[in-house]
Amino acid sequence: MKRIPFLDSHTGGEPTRLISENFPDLGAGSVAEKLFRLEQNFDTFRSQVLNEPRGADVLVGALLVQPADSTCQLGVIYFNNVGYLGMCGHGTIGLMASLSYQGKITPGAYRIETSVGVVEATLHPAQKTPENAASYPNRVSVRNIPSYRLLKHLAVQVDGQTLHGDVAWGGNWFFLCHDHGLEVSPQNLEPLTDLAWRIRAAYTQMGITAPDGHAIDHVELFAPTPRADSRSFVLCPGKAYDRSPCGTGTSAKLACLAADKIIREGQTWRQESVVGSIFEGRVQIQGEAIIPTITGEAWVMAEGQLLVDERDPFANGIK
Ligand code: PYC
Repeated sequence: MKRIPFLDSHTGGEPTRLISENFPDLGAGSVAEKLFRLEQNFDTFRSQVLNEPRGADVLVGALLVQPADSTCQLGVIYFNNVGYLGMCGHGTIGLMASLSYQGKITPGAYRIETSVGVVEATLHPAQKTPENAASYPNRVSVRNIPSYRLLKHLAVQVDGQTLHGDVAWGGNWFFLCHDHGLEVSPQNLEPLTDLAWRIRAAYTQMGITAPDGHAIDHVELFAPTPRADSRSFVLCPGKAYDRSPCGTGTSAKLACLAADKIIREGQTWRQESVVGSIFEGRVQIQGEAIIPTITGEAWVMAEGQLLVDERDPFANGIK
């Protein structure tokens, strides 16, 4: 019986499953090289940990690895139900809150190597009140990698309707659409999922990709909200929607806002998710790009061991 210890947290409703031991030997090198080896040689591990019956489509995995960059204290590989993520904002907040819960880190700033660059995550001290005196610090700010807009106001035909969207990078690739016409609310998840999936199919059919050919594999549908500056529904590559406002998605949004001169340094943007959780975002302008900082909270919710029995016909997950 193989045993894989795990710690589950959620960040604004979006879960992160942290794995720190009993994973395949990924050899030496950078986090990007380790991710490559995991994908090429041990993709079954990803499926065992995240896919049903042990996991669920909504889960994001965070595999804690040794960084190659000597300025970093941590290295992490993010993965989901269908593959691997470059960066993950909610996952980084979840990782930090989980390590804080485990007593492995104390408040302060940590440099983390991801497959797409180094981010800096700051664990804030817990607010000391009589009610939470014994609680672990769980509020985190993530200074993300440089983010930018690639395409502005791209027209896409979906079922005879013309919609528009920007294409932007925030550690993952996003198509950001405002004129979709749907209500962004938890009562509307099926139509939102369906439309986002069709939008993705439409621009993919047009040959729209990242400069390196990577798929634009996340879709964001925005709407106004009285509770924040904007509300969004974010569809992830494996067709699960992000319960959090999506850290990399908010970074992509901030890049577009900065390019349009709607947000400036020193301002705070509050992005609400479809389930009502909120991230705060700030920007540092760097030429055509920005350095976004995303702040949110994560909560630990389960810990234990995944058991992988070789005799189990679904030991490797239902793919
Ligand atoms: O928070 O960056 C994020 C994220 C990406 C996919 C799911 N969450």
